[in-house]
Amino acid sequence: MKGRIICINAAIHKVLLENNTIMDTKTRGKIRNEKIVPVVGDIVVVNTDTKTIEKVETRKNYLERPLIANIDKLLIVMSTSIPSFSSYLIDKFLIIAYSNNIEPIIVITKTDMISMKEKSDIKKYINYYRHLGIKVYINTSVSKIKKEFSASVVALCGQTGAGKSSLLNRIDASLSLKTGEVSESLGRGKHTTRLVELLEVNNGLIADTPGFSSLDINIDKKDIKKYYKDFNKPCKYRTCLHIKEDGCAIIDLKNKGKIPEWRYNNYIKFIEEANKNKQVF
Ligand SMILES: Nc1nc2c(ncn2[C@@H]2O[C@H](COP(=O)(O)OP(=O)(O)OP(=O)(O)O)[C@@H](O)[C@H]2O)c(=O)[nH]1
Ligand SMILES: [Mg+2]
Ligand SMILES: [Zn+2]
Repeated sequence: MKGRIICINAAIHKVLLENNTIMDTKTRGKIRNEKIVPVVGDIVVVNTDTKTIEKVETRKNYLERPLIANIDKLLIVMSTSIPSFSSYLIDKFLIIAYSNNIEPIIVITKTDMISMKEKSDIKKYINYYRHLGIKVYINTSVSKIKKEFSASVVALCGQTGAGKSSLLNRIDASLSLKTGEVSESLGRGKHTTRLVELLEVNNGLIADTPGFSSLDINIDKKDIKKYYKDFNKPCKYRTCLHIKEDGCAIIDLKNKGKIPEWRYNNYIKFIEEANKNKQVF
């Protein structure tokens, strides 16, 4: 019988079967020999007599952080304070989402913790992301966010302490997910959520995930602009990386203020990171 892996804890693979029951299964040697390591989100064929996973179906997408497959939407949870707001991380997650054919959605948390001045600074980023056609919600917009879950498989991602589990509890109090103390979750690198787990919310499946403190992308530098939608425009040279003035249309847009400085600077950082990765391999 077919099903979807909703949680993996050591050798136990919890599968939501198509008859709507949940079964604890194990992987079979054959799958291990084929070097397929099942992850949460995988569609699998289960032998319900032996309670083993016989087959892992081809994935439509696969993320390493959070470790999950076959998702429709990636909810980028970004705090405004503790941990501080980072357009660099949002831009990185947007690249990860687009390069895997996943719709990104941004959710901003902890707006109650910042001043009016800080709010208006963050509003500039929000406006630009909306201008790019990306949905941005504040975590208090519970009903709007809940609607996004309907008939979808969604994964939350973001730094530890950003408020991912709190957001899910806000949306469905019966989930009663464990949340961390801000002072504990930062500094000492304490992660409150330890496993990726798909939960049923509003007729969809949503994955609470452990946060992280750093995040790498493994992407060729010439491909970054493909997933940086506002940079994917004709330039003087087809292969232009938009890093040297010399008639570059993107640098021109940045100089004219059409592309914000911060967005451009994040792009340059990604190019530099890609250069470093090249030296390693
Ligand atoms: N003031 C304020 N605190 C919040 C908000 N959202 C979450 N928090 C607090 O932030 C802390 C961390 O929240 P969690 O939901 O555990 O964060 P997480 O993203 O799940 O963290 P990990 O599981 O470690 O990845 C908790 O103390 C929450 O109460 C918010 O909107 N406002
Ligand atoms: Mg959590
Ligand atoms: Zn250019």
